[in-house]
Amino acid sequence: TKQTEWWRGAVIYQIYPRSFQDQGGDGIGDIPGVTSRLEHVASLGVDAIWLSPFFTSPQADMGYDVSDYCDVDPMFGTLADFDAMMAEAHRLGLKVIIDQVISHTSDQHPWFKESRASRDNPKADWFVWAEPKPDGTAPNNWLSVFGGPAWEWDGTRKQYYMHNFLTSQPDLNFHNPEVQNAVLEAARFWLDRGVDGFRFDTVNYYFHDRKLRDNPPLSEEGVFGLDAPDVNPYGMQNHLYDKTQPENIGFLRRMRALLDQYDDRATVGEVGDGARSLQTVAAYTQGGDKLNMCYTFDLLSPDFTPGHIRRSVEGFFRAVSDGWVCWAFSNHDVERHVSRFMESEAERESIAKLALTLIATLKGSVCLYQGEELGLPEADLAFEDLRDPYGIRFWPAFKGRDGCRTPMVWEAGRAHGGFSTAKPWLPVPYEHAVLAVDAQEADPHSVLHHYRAALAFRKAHGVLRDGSITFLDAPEGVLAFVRENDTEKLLFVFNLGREAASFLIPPELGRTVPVAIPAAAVREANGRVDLDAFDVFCAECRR
Ligand code: TEU
Repeated sequence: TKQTEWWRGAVIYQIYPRSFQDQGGDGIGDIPGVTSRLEHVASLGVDAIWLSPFFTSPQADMGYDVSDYCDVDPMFGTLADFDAMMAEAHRLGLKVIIDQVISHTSDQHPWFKESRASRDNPKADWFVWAEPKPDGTAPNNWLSVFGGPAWEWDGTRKQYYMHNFLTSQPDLNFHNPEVQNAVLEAARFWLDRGVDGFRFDTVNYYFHDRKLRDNPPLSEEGVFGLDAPDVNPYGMQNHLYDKTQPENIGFLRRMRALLDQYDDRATVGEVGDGARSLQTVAAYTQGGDKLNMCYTFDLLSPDFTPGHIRRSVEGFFRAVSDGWVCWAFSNHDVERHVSRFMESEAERESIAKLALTLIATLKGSVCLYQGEELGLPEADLAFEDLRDPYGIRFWPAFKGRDGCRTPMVWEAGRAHGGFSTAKPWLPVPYEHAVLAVDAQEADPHSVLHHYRAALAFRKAHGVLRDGSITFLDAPEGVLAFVRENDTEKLLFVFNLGREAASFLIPPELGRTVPVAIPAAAVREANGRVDLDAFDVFCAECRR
């Protein structure tokens, strides 16, 4: 079978179907809605879409709790709607990546219903069941990401089952080969339907330590925010045993072998493994026989400084020599990046443009999140509006993930930004409505037009897809690097700071010729580049 590595250096656009476009008029986005808006996505110049879960689900975790891996939730449409969506995407030249949430199921999945019915049914061992300690308490100290112990008591089996997230998201037991076979068959179902790849949710959570050893505690020092011991003690453990076990390598090889039966199918795995993330990514992507790419959390942080970006990118390619990364500033789990990075509204548009130019020129693939092409800020929601159980539990220490999940805004003059004719499941803030797609189409200086221009720039320079990256020392606030392949060598300089800055082009780079780059004024003379706050400069190094 043919493998073209189309994913290497690709730009992927993440669609959160609940919040993209509602066609059905129930206030919740759906697959026909996605189809109707794909021309907008294609117009950005991206290579692929990643669709967050649309599978049958009680929606306790907004679809990341699946009760049937091989069907579409009626709320989102039908399999026929999915096929039509995929046909339209392919007509527009977009690849389609879908989420696979196989580390856990919903507690409403028939597999779990059967498993919990008794200790000796055929699926008794499909989930992680364990005896209580002699005093009746949980088998060990493992914690759930979403708060509380990772163990829930089941009165019928008189045993605990494990859940890394909600109690209604029981963890599948990957040590059981039947479980592996079953999730591989579900993946095959979608491959046969023609999807171009998968995004594997929580890919390092598939296996747990069979001995159920306690996680060692971390020191409380430096643990703050959501991880503070009085908020959610999850961050107080070194998660050595509840995830990232060595057996996963074998499973990822099985998954790749399945995909290799088809042309050109790509995989990206979500790896959140704290300080060990790079080691895990290396193990999962090295050698080309497991995952194609990993998605790390490095650039999802509030740190938008040259030091952090340089450390993240250099750290990645040092640790992961022949693996590949997919960078993202935003997704459906974190505060929107303009809000993380800006100090005031006045900076929002400049930061939206600068961040995109930066991520589009880094080495790696890129994942964009719906709405960032409009420079949308995080929505400020009231407690009453919240739908995310994670936020409801930890409010106000953590406001949850709804602020980045509010609906897309398409038409400034229509109710709910044109997202739906009904009251949307999360409100559309007024300050979003005025940033709608149609308003930005009409403004040549909009963030939206910048996205098209910067992504076209990336397409026009092959070196941005396949070139090496070398960082240069630069003054405070400035990030500088060179991208190079056999045919092209480009210098990029970004001022991430709020003060004007100068950068001296190192003489070793030889003769440089400024290159026009979207949203930047050329300000270079005699090897000295002057940059305003949030300015960018690009030059070609002639050989
Ligand atoms: O997220 C995995 C994950 O590690 C999250 O706990 C993440 O760190 C957190 O949401 C950040 O605030 C994936 C999905 O992306 C997320 O939406 C799901 O809730 C989670 O898995 C469980 O399936």
